[in-house]
Amino acid sequence: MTQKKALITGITGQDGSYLAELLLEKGYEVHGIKRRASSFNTQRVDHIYQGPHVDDRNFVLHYGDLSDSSNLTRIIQEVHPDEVYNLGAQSHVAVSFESPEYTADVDALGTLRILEAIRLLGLEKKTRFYQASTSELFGQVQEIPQKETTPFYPRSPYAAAKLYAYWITVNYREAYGMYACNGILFNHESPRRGETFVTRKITRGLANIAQGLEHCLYLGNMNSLRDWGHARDYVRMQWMMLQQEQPDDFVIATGVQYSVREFIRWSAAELGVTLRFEGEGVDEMAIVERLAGDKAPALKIGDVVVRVDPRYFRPTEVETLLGDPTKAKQKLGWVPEITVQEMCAEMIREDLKVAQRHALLKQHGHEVPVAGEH
Ligand code: NDP
Ligand code: GDR
Repeated sequence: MTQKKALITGITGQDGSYLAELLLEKGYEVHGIKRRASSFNTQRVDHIYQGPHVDDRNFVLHYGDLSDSSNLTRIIQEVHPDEVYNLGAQSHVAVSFESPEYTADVDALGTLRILEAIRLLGLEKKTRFYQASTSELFGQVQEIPQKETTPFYPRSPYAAAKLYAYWITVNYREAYGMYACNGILFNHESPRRGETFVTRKITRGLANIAQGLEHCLYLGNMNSLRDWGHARDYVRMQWMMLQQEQPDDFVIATGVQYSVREFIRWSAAELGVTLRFEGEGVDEMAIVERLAGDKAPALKIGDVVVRVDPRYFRPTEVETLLGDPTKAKQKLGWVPEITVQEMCAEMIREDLKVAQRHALLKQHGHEVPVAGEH
Protein backbone atom coordinates (compact mmCIF):
# COMPACT_ATOMS: atom_id res chain seq x y z
CA MET A 1 0.00 0.00 0.00
CA THR A 2 1.34 3.47 -0.83
CA GLN A 3 2.09 5.75 2.07
CA LYS A 4 -0.67 8.29 2.72
CA LYS A 5 0.14 12.00 2.81
CA ALA A 6 -1.57 14.44 5.16
CA LEU A 7 -1.35 18.22 5.24
CA ILE A 8 -2.16 19.93 8.55
CA THR A 9 -2.75 23.67 8.86
CA GLY A 10 -2.23 24.83 12.46
CA ILE A 11 0.34 22.10 13.08
CA THR A 12 2.09 24.26 15.70
CA GLY A 13 -1.12 24.48 17.78
CA GLN A 14 -2.52 22.15 20.42
CA ASP A 15 -4.54 19.87 18.11
CA GLY A 16 -2.06 20.04 15.25
CA SER A 17 0.71 18.64 17.42
CA TYR A 18 -1.37 15.72 18.75
CA LEU A 19 -2.74 14.96 15.28
CA ALA A 20 0.77 14.97 13.77
CA GLU A 21 1.88 12.43 16.39
CA LEU A 22 -1.14 10.23 15.67
CA LEU A 23 -0.67 10.30 11.89
CA LEU A 24 3.06 9.56 12.15
CA GLU A 25 2.23 6.56 14.34
CA LYS A 26 -0.16 5.42 11.60
CA GLY A 27 2.61 5.61 9.02
CA TYR A 28 1.58 8.82 7.25
CA GLU A 29 3.89 11.30 5.60
CA VAL A 30 2.93 14.44 7.52
CA HIS A 31 3.23 17.96 6.12
CA GLY A 32 2.43 21.01 8.20
CA ILE A 33 2.03 24.71 7.60
CA LYS A 34 3.72 27.00 10.09
CA ARG A 35 3.63 30.76 10.19
CA ARG A 36 6.71 32.87 10.07
CA ALA A 37 7.12 34.46 13.51
CA SER A 38 9.77 36.65 15.09
CA SER A 39 10.39 33.99 17.73
CA PHE A 40 10.23 30.20 17.62
CA ASN A 41 6.67 28.86 17.45
CA THR A 42 7.32 25.13 16.98
CA GLN A 43 7.63 24.14 20.67
CA ARG A 44 4.68 21.74 20.47
CA VAL A 45 6.19 19.75 17.61
CA ASP A 46 9.90 20.13 18.39
CA HIS A 47 10.00 16.59 19.78
CA ILE A 48 9.04 15.18 16.36
CA TYR A 49 10.82 17.72 14.16
CA GLN A 50 14.44 16.93 13.48
CA GLY A 51 15.22 20.32 11.91
CA PRO A 52 15.79 21.47 8.32
CA HIS A 53 19.16 19.70 7.99
CA VAL A 54 17.88 16.20 8.51
CA ASP A 55 16.25 14.58 5.50
CA ASP A 56 13.04 13.45 7.24
CA ARG A 57 10.47 12.83 4.53
CA ASN A 58 7.85 11.79 7.05
CA PHE A 59 7.60 15.15 8.78
CA VAL A 60 7.93 18.29 6.68
CA LEU A 61 7.13 21.88 7.68
CA HIS A 62 6.26 24.55 5.10
CA TYR A 63 6.08 28.28 5.75
CA GLY A 64 2.63 29.57 5.01
CA ASP A 65 -0.43 31.49 6.07
CA LEU A 66 -4.15 30.98 5.68
CA SER A 67 -4.46 34.53 4.40
CA ASP A 68 -2.23 33.76 1.39
CA SER A 69 -3.97 31.90 -1.46
CA SER A 70 -0.97 31.51 -3.74
CA ASN A 71 1.12 30.09 -0.90
CA LEU A 72 -1.61 27.59 0.02
CA THR A 73 -2.10 26.57 -3.61
CA ARG A 74 1.64 26.03 -4.09
CA ILE A 75 1.94 23.87 -0.98
CA ILE A 76 -1.07 21.75 -1.92
CA GLN A 77 0.28 21.39 -5.46
CA GLU A 78 3.66 20.31 -4.10
CA VAL A 79 2.33 17.88 -1.51
CA HIS A 80 -0.70 16.39 -3.33
CA PRO A 81 -2.18 15.38 0.02
CA ASP A 82 -4.63 12.51 0.48
CA GLU A 83 -6.03 14.30 3.52
CA VAL A 84 -6.07 17.97 4.56
CA TYR A 85 -6.84 18.86 8.18
CA ASN A 86 -7.69 22.56 8.42
CA LEU A 87 -6.91 23.27 12.07
CA GLY A 88 -5.28 26.67 11.59
CA ALA A 89 -7.27 29.60 12.95
CA GLN A 90 -7.28 32.70 15.10
CA SER A 91 -8.90 30.51 17.71
CA HIS A 92 -9.41 32.82 20.70
CA VAL A 93 -13.03 33.95 21.08
CA ALA A 94 -12.23 37.06 23.18
CA VAL A 95 -9.47 38.15 20.78
CA SER A 96 -11.90 37.89 17.86
CA PHE A 97 -13.80 40.89 19.29
CA GLU A 98 -10.57 42.88 19.05
CA SER A 99 -9.54 41.58 15.60
CA PRO A 100 -12.81 40.70 13.89
CA GLU A 101 -11.65 41.33 10.32
CA TYR A 102 -8.44 39.32 10.67
CA THR A 103 -10.41 36.51 12.31
CA ALA A 104 -12.84 36.46 9.38
CA ASP A 105 -10.01 36.50 6.85
CA VAL A 106 -8.17 33.56 8.41
CA ASP A 107 -10.99 31.47 9.86
CA ALA A 108 -13.64 31.98 7.16
CA LEU A 109 -11.81 32.88 3.94
CA GLY A 110 -8.81 30.72 4.86
CA THR A 111 -11.10 27.69 4.67
CA LEU A 112 -12.42 28.79 1.29
CA ARG A 113 -8.87 29.31 0.00
CA ILE A 114 -7.93 25.72 0.79
CA LEU A 115 -11.11 24.22 -0.67
CA GLU A 116 -10.70 26.29 -3.81
CA ALA A 117 -7.03 25.33 -4.15
CA ILE A 118 -7.98 21.64 -3.93
CA ARG A 119 -10.63 22.13 -6.58
CA LEU A 120 -8.55 24.27 -8.97
CA LEU A 121 -5.71 21.76 -8.79
CA GLY A 122 -8.14 19.02 -9.84
CA LEU A 123 -7.70 17.19 -6.54
CA GLU A 124 -11.36 17.28 -5.50
CA LYS A 125 -11.77 13.53 -6.03
CA LYS A 126 -8.47 12.63 -4.34
CA THR A 127 -8.05 14.94 -1.35
CA ARG A 128 -10.25 14.48 1.70
CA PHE A 129 -10.87 17.61 3.78
CA TYR A 130 -11.47 18.04 7.51
CA GLN A 131 -12.75 21.38 8.84
CA ALA A 132 -12.24 22.29 12.50
CA SER A 133 -15.77 23.45 13.27
CA THR A 134 -16.80 24.34 16.77
CA SER A 135 -19.47 24.23 19.46
CA GLU A 136 -19.25 28.05 19.41
CA LEU A 137 -21.56 27.79 16.37
CA PHE A 138 -24.38 26.97 18.81
CA GLY A 139 -23.57 30.14 20.82
CA GLN A 140 -26.88 31.25 22.28
CA VAL A 141 -28.11 27.70 22.59
CA GLN A 142 -31.44 26.82 21.01
CA GLU A 143 -31.62 23.27 22.40
CA ILE A 144 -29.97 21.30 25.24
CA PRO A 145 -27.91 19.21 24.62
CA GLN A 146 -26.63 20.37 21.23
CA LYS A 147 -26.43 17.90 18.35
CA GLU A 148 -25.83 18.00 14.59
CA THR A 149 -29.38 19.26 13.91
CA THR A 150 -29.42 22.01 16.57
CA PRO A 151 -29.75 25.47 14.95
CA PHE A 152 -26.67 27.70 15.05
CA TYR A 153 -26.60 31.13 16.72
CA PRO A 154 -23.03 32.50 16.72
CA ARG A 155 -22.16 34.98 19.49
CA SER A 156 -18.72 36.29 18.44
CA PRO A 157 -16.78 37.31 15.33
CA TYR A 158 -14.91 34.01 15.77
CA ALA A 159 -18.13 31.99 15.72
CA ALA A 160 -19.52 33.97 12.79
CA ALA A 161 -16.33 33.30 10.79
CA LYS A 162 -16.48 29.60 11.68
CA LEU A 163 -20.13 29.57 10.56
CA TYR A 164 -19.03 30.57 7.07
CA ALA A 165 -16.30 27.92 7.15
CA TYR A 166 -18.84 25.29 8.21
CA TRP A 167 -21.23 26.07 5.36
CA ILE A 168 -18.58 26.49 2.65
CA THR A 169 -17.32 23.02 3.59
CA VAL A 170 -20.84 21.62 3.23
CA ASN A 171 -21.25 23.50 -0.05
CA TYR A 172 -18.04 22.13 -1.63
CA ARG A 173 -19.16 18.65 -0.63
CA GLU A 174 -22.54 19.10 -2.28
CA ALA A 175 -21.45 21.19 -5.27
CA TYR A 176 -18.28 19.35 -6.30
CA GLY A 177 -18.70 15.94 -4.67
CA MET A 178 -15.68 16.57 -2.45
CA TYR A 179 -15.07 14.37 0.55
CA ALA A 180 -15.33 17.21 3.08
CA CYS A 181 -16.37 16.92 6.74
CA ASN A 182 -17.06 19.20 9.66
CA GLY A 183 -16.06 18.05 13.11
CA ILE A 184 -18.17 20.18 15.46
CA LEU A 185 -15.86 19.87 18.42
CA PHE A 186 -16.68 21.02 21.92
CA ASN A 187 -13.89 22.45 24.11
CA HIS A 188 -10.89 20.18 24.40
CA GLU A 189 -7.83 20.85 26.46
CA SER A 190 -4.49 19.33 27.47
CA PRO A 191 -1.14 20.34 28.94
CA ARG A 192 -0.45 21.78 25.45
CA ARG A 193 -3.49 24.08 25.56
CA GLY A 194 -2.70 27.74 24.81
CA GLU A 195 -1.93 29.61 28.04
CA THR A 196 -4.76 32.11 27.65
CA PHE A 197 -7.68 29.65 27.39
CA VAL A 198 -9.45 29.34 30.71
CA THR A 199 -8.45 25.80 31.79
CA ARG A 200 -4.75 26.29 31.10
CA LYS A 201 -4.87 29.77 32.59
CA ILE A 202 -6.23 28.20 35.79
CA THR A 203 -3.80 25.25 36.00
CA ARG A 204 -0.79 27.38 35.11
CA GLY A 205 -1.88 30.29 37.32
CA LEU A 206 -2.61 28.16 40.39
CA ALA A 207 0.62 26.17 39.95
CA ASN A 208 2.55 29.45 39.76
CA ILE A 209 0.78 30.81 42.84
CA ALA A 210 1.50 27.59 44.75
CA GLN A 211 5.19 28.12 43.93
CA GLY A 212 5.13 31.79 44.97
CA LEU A 213 5.62 33.06 41.41
CA GLU A 214 2.30 34.91 41.20
CA HIS A 215 -0.12 36.22 43.78
CA CYS A 216 -3.50 36.37 42.17
CA LEU A 217 -5.41 34.67 39.37
CA TYR A 218 -7.62 37.10 37.46
CA LEU A 219 -10.56 35.58 35.63
CA GLY A 220 -13.80 36.59 33.91
CA ASN A 221 -17.10 34.72 34.05
CA MET A 222 -16.61 31.74 36.38
CA ASN A 223 -20.24 30.66 36.05
CA SER A 224 -19.75 29.70 32.44
CA LEU A 225 -20.57 26.04 31.69
CA ARG A 226 -18.55 23.94 29.27
CA ASP A 227 -18.35 20.34 28.00
CA TRP A 228 -14.59 19.71 28.23
CA GLY A 229 -12.71 16.74 26.74
CA HIS A 230 -9.06 15.84 26.14
CA ALA A 231 -7.42 16.94 22.87
CA ARG A 232 -5.75 13.54 22.44
CA ASP A 233 -9.20 11.85 22.29
CA TYR A 234 -10.56 14.49 19.94
CA VAL A 235 -7.80 14.34 17.30
CA ARG A 236 -8.39 10.57 17.04
CA MET A 237 -11.91 11.48 16.02
CA GLN A 238 -10.68 13.96 13.39
CA TRP A 239 -8.78 11.15 11.68
CA MET A 240 -11.68 8.67 12.01
CA MET A 241 -14.01 11.11 10.27
CA LEU A 242 -11.89 11.03 7.11
CA GLN A 243 -11.77 7.21 7.03
CA GLN A 244 -15.53 6.67 6.47
CA GLU A 245 -17.08 5.65 3.17
CA GLN A 246 -19.21 8.79 2.98
CA PRO A 247 -18.31 12.28 4.24
CA ASP A 248 -20.49 13.59 7.07
CA ASP A 249 -20.54 16.11 9.95
CA PHE A 250 -20.25 15.05 13.58
CA VAL A 251 -20.62 16.60 17.04
CA ILE A 252 -17.73 15.56 19.27
CA ALA A 253 -18.29 16.05 22.98
CA THR A 254 -18.32 14.15 26.27
CA GLY A 255 -21.98 14.83 27.12
CA VAL A 256 -21.01 16.12 30.57
CA GLN A 257 -20.92 19.75 31.64
CA TYR A 258 -19.13 21.64 34.43
CA SER A 259 -18.54 25.26 35.38
CA VAL A 260 -15.29 27.20 35.24
CA ARG A 261 -15.59 27.45 39.05
CA GLU A 262 -15.64 23.64 39.33
CA PHE A 263 -12.49 23.44 37.24
CA ILE A 264 -10.83 25.83 39.71
CA ARG A 265 -11.89 23.58 42.60
CA TRP A 266 -10.41 20.44 41.01
CA SER A 267 -7.17 22.25 40.22
CA ALA A 268 -6.88 23.52 43.80
CA ALA A 269 -7.62 20.02 45.12
CA GLU A 270 -4.90 18.54 42.88
CA LEU A 271 -2.44 21.06 44.28
CA GLY A 272 -3.48 20.13 47.81
CA VAL A 273 -4.62 23.65 48.60
CA THR A 274 -7.48 23.80 51.11
CA LEU A 275 -10.51 25.08 49.33
CA ARG A 276 -12.10 28.10 50.88
CA PHE A 277 -14.30 30.32 48.78
CA GLU A 278 -15.06 33.62 50.43
CA GLY A 279 -18.34 34.89 49.11
CA GLU A 280 -19.42 31.49 47.81
CA GLY A 281 -22.69 31.62 45.94
CA VAL A 282 -22.17 35.25 45.12
CA ASP A 283 -22.86 36.08 41.51
CA GLU A 284 -19.60 37.80 40.53
CA MET A 285 -21.01 38.98 37.23
CA ALA A 286 -23.81 40.91 38.93
CA ILE A 287 -21.49 42.39 41.56
CA VAL A 288 -18.84 43.39 39.09
CA GLU A 289 -21.43 45.18 37.04
CA ARG A 290 -22.04 47.38 40.09
CA LEU A 291 -18.44 47.77 41.23
CA ALA A 292 -15.47 49.19 39.42
CA GLY A 293 -12.50 46.92 38.54
CA ASP A 294 -10.38 47.10 41.71
CA LYS A 295 -13.35 46.80 44.00
CA ALA A 296 -14.31 43.44 42.43
CA PRO A 297 -14.73 40.76 45.09
CA ALA A 298 -11.79 38.48 45.87
CA LEU A 299 -12.56 34.82 46.44
CA LYS A 300 -10.09 33.01 48.65
CA ILE A 301 -9.04 29.43 48.00
CA GLY A 302 -6.79 28.77 50.96
CA ASP A 303 -3.81 30.99 50.21
CA VAL A 304 -4.79 31.45 46.61
CA VAL A 305 -6.73 34.52 45.59
CA VAL A 306 -8.96 34.32 42.55
CA ARG A 307 -10.26 37.70 41.53
CA VAL A 308 -12.77 38.71 38.87
CA ASP A 309 -11.42 41.15 36.33
CA PRO A 310 -14.15 42.49 34.04
CA ARG A 311 -11.65 42.78 31.21
CA TYR A 312 -12.17 39.06 30.67
CA PHE A 313 -15.92 39.42 30.16
CA ARG A 314 -16.97 39.17 26.53
CA PRO A 315 -19.38 41.63 24.87
CA THR A 316 -21.62 38.62 24.18
CA GLU A 317 -20.96 35.47 26.20
CA VAL A 318 -21.72 31.83 25.48
CA GLU A 319 -23.01 30.85 28.91
CA THR A 320 -23.60 27.15 28.46
CA LEU A 321 -22.53 24.38 26.09
CA LEU A 322 -23.33 20.70 26.36
CA GLY A 323 -22.86 18.30 23.45
CA ASP A 324 -24.69 15.13 22.45
CA PRO A 325 -22.11 12.86 20.74
CA THR A 326 -24.58 10.01 20.03
CA LYS A 327 -24.06 10.11 16.25
CA ALA A 328 -20.26 9.87 16.57
CA LYS A 329 -20.59 7.03 19.06
CA GLN A 330 -23.02 5.07 16.89
CA LYS A 331 -21.57 5.69 13.43
CA LEU A 332 -17.87 5.84 14.24
CA GLY A 333 -17.70 3.85 17.45
CA TRP A 334 -15.90 6.75 19.11
CA VAL A 335 -15.82 7.08 22.88
CA PRO A 336 -13.68 9.54 24.81
CA GLU A 337 -11.18 7.73 27.04
CA ILE A 338 -9.96 10.52 29.32
CA THR A 339 -12.29 12.18 31.83
CA VAL A 340 -12.15 15.91 32.45
CA GLN A 341 -10.98 15.30 36.03
CA GLU A 342 -8.09 13.09 34.80
CA MET A 343 -7.23 15.78 32.28
CA CYS A 344 -7.23 18.49 34.94
CA ALA A 345 -4.87 16.37 37.09
CA GLU A 346 -2.52 15.90 34.12
CA MET A 347 -2.52 19.63 33.36
CA ILE A 348 -1.79 20.50 36.99
CA ARG A 349 1.05 17.93 37.11
CA GLU A 350 2.69 19.38 34.00
CA ASP A 351 2.23 23.03 34.99
CA LEU A 352 3.53 22.33 38.48
CA LYS A 353 6.72 20.82 37.05
CA VAL A 354 7.33 24.00 35.04
CA ALA A 355 6.45 26.25 38.01
CA GLN A 356 8.88 24.31 40.22
CA ARG A 357 11.66 24.76 37.65
CA HIS A 358 10.89 28.49 37.43
CA ALA A 359 10.82 28.83 41.22
CA LEU A 360 14.27 27.25 41.38
CA LEU A 361 15.58 29.64 38.73
CA LYS A 362 14.08 32.57 40.60
CA GLN A 363 15.74 31.44 43.85
CA HIS A 364 19.03 31.66 42.01
CA GLY A 365 18.36 35.16 40.78
CA HIS A 366 17.19 34.39 37.23
CA GLU A 367 14.26 36.07 35.48
CA VAL A 368 11.17 33.89 34.87
CA PRO A 369 8.24 34.46 32.48
CA VAL A 370 5.09 36.03 33.95
CA ALA A 371 1.43 35.49 33.07
CA GLY A 372 0.05 36.70 29.74
CA GLU A 373 -2.87 38.99 28.96
CA HIS A 374 -6.01 37.10 27.95
P1 NDP B 1 -4.52 26.72 18.68
O1 NDP B 1 -4.84 28.14 18.91
O2 NDP B 1 -3.73 25.96 19.69
O3 NDP B 1 -3.76 26.56 17.28
C1 NDP B 1 -4.10 27.34 16.17
C2 NDP B 1 -3.11 27.08 15.07
O4 NDP B 1 -3.44 27.90 13.94
C3 NDP B 1 -1.66 27.45 15.44
O5 NDP B 1 -0.79 26.52 14.83
C4 NDP B 1 -1.49 28.81 14.81
O6 NDP B 1 -0.15 29.15 14.51
C5 NDP B 1 -2.29 28.60 13.53
N1 NDP B 1 -2.66 29.85 12.86
C6 NDP B 1 -3.21 30.95 13.42
N2 NDP B 1 -3.37 31.91 12.49
C7 NDP B 1 -2.93 31.38 11.32
C8 NDP B 1 -2.79 31.89 10.02
N3 NDP B 1 -3.15 33.14 9.70
N4 NDP B 1 -2.28 31.10 9.05
C9 NDP B 1 -1.89 29.83 9.36
N5 NDP B 1 -1.96 29.29 10.58
C10 NDP B 1 -2.47 30.08 11.56
O7 NDP B 1 -5.92 25.97 18.42
P2 NDP B 1 -6.35 24.47 18.77
O8 NDP B 1 -5.28 23.54 18.39
O9 NDP B 1 -6.93 24.44 20.12
O10 NDP B 1 -7.60 24.30 17.77
C11 NDP B 1 -7.42 23.81 16.44
C12 NDP B 1 -8.60 24.24 15.59
O11 NDP B 1 -9.80 23.71 16.13
C13 NDP B 1 -8.80 25.73 15.48
O12 NDP B 1 -9.30 25.99 14.18
C14 NDP B 1 -9.90 26.03 16.50
O13 NDP B 1 -10.61 27.17 16.14
C15 NDP B 1 -10.73 24.77 16.39
N6 NDP B 1 -11.44 24.35 17.59
C16 NDP B 1 -10.77 24.20 18.77
C17 NDP B 1 -11.42 23.72 19.89
C18 NDP B 1 -10.72 23.55 21.19
O14 NDP B 1 -11.42 23.44 22.21
N7 NDP B 1 -9.40 23.48 21.23
C19 NDP B 1 -12.85 23.34 19.82
C20 NDP B 1 -13.44 23.51 18.50
C21 NDP B 1 -12.75 23.98 17.44
P3 NDP B 1 0.84 29.78 15.65
O15 NDP B 1 1.30 28.62 16.47
O16 NDP B 1 1.89 30.40 14.84
O17 NDP B 1 0.00 30.74 16.43
P1 GDR C 1 -14.00 29.21 24.59
O1 GDR C 1 -12.77 28.86 25.56
O2 GDR C 1 -14.30 30.64 24.53
O3 GDR C 1 -15.11 28.28 24.98
O4 GDR C 1 -13.39 28.80 23.17
P2 GDR C 1 -12.09 29.70 26.73
O5 GDR C 1 -11.30 28.73 27.50
O6 GDR C 1 -11.41 30.91 26.21
O7 GDR C 1 -13.35 30.20 27.59
C1 GDR C 1 -14.25 29.28 28.21
C2 GDR C 1 -15.18 30.04 29.15
O8 GDR C 1 -14.43 30.52 30.26
C3 GDR C 1 -14.77 31.87 30.50
N1 GDR C 1 -13.68 32.58 31.18
C4 GDR C 1 -12.49 32.87 30.64
N2 GDR C 1 -11.94 32.57 29.45
C5 GDR C 1 -10.67 32.98 29.22
N3 GDR C 1 -10.08 32.67 28.03
N4 GDR C 1 -9.95 33.71 30.13
C6 GDR C 1 -10.48 34.03 31.35
O9 GDR C 1 -9.83 34.68 32.15
C7 GDR C 1 -11.79 33.58 31.63
N5 GDR C 1 -12.60 33.67 32.72
C8 GDR C 1 -13.73 33.07 32.43
C9 GDR C 1 -15.08 32.43 29.11
O10 GDR C 1 -15.84 33.64 29.22
C10 GDR C 1 -15.84 31.26 28.50
O11 GDR C 1 -17.19 31.31 28.87
C11 GDR C 1 -12.59 27.63 23.00
C12 GDR C 1 -11.60 27.87 21.86
O12 GDR C 1 -10.69 26.80 21.82
C13 GDR C 1 -12.32 27.98 20.54
O13 GDR C 1 -11.36 28.02 19.49
C14 GDR C 1 -13.21 26.77 20.36
O14 GDR C 1 -13.92 26.86 19.16
C15 GDR C 1 -14.17 26.62 21.54
O15 GDR C 1 -13.41 26.52 22.73
C16 GDR C 1 -15.03 25.39 21.43
